[in-house]
Amino acid sequence: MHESRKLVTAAPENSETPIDDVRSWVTPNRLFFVRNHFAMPELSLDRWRLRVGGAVQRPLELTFDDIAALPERTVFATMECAGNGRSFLSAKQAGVPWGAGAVGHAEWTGVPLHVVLQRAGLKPGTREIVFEGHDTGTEADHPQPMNFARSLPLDKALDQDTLLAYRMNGEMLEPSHGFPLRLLVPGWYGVASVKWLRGIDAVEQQFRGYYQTVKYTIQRVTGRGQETLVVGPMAVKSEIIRPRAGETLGIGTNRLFGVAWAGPDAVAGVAISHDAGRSWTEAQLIGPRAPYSWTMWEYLWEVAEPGAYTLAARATSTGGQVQPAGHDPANGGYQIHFSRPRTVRVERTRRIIDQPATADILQYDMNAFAEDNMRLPLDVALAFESGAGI
Ligand SMILES: Nc1nc2c(c(=O)[nH]1)N[C@H]1C(S)=C(S)[C@@H](COP(=O)(O)O)O[C@H]1N2
Ligand SMILES: [Mo]
Repeated sequence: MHESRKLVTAAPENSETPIDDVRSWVTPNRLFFVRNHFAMPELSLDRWRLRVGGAVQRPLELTFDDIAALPERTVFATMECAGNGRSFLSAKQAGVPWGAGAVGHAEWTGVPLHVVLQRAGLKPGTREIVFEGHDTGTEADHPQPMNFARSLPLDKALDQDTLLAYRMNGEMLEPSHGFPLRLLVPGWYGVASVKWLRGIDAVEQQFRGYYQTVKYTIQRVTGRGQETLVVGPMAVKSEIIRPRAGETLGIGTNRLFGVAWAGPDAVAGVAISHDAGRSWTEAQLIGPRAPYSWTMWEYLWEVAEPGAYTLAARATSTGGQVQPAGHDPANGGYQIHFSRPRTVRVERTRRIIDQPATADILQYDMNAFAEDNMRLPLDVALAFESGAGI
């Protein structure tokens, strides 16, 4: 049982959600992964201002109180770093060597971005919206100091669910998650959700910032030749949480448990294989199923013979995307969403310890479920957890 994030690098902090211990639909803030490119800025609420400018009719400078007075909206969304799972790639890739835990699911509250953009009044030629964070630093191939910055295409910026978020799971944002205000782009890889917002600019040209031309890009060969794509929507993916890699199971019924997510879509299904991908059986989805949100799943696996087994989970989105069996080399060190096999041993001597989910937990409506989960410690968050072992 982890009580904290798993540190990958200390300065700046890059740390994972302890995903082996995830039992709840909502990831508690203190366990939610952190991805920082530069040292974390320390901001005081009194002095903090949000500048809104560029191709707008009325440039704005907003205090936190100004923002808090605007209409608020709440969205549940999974956030995954585009480099999540990088350490599992057989061809080594540069970047933070993430395991499986650069992902979490939270309830985000803030002002829809379009409300602020409407106040400022976008000029008709606006093509993208650029977001700049307070954090500054350098990269090996970019020795001049720069602020972390990213842009969004206008349609995604104006989406009612794209938020200037100040609360996470009902609490004020923590410094590491972007206090006092961050962008939240539901369904997109985390890099789009700029933390510690300082400025927002409407621009009439394509923004060519470092974090969308040099990093966080995918090279694709298409009919039009080589194309550089900026990572955007998260791809469909599942993660086996239980059993852990190398775990020993018993003859009889073993409960497999995990999560799956599908970017802007909801998860339509998760299939499980225990024979290295030759045959697949549908898992049971547990709890809420919603766009942007991960869904928990379980699968009661009946095993008759001892031996080594290779398990895999394969998620499908409501939009018809299916998790692939292998990593697309064109993605490089990003968008790593293939079904990662997991080998376990089954022994005759182990006792059967698993029980299925109770019907009650499946009946929860999404908000009640989330609220219950947020008030419970992680290890008791799902009442049906048998308490046996993990
Ligand atoms: N200002 C700023 N915003 C940022 C980053 C950053 O380094 N600086 N990292 C991005 C990346 S790559 C990810 S995956 C998410 C992670 O958000 P979290 O640290 O709250 O989990 O923040 C994004 N926003
Ligand atoms: Mo990221």
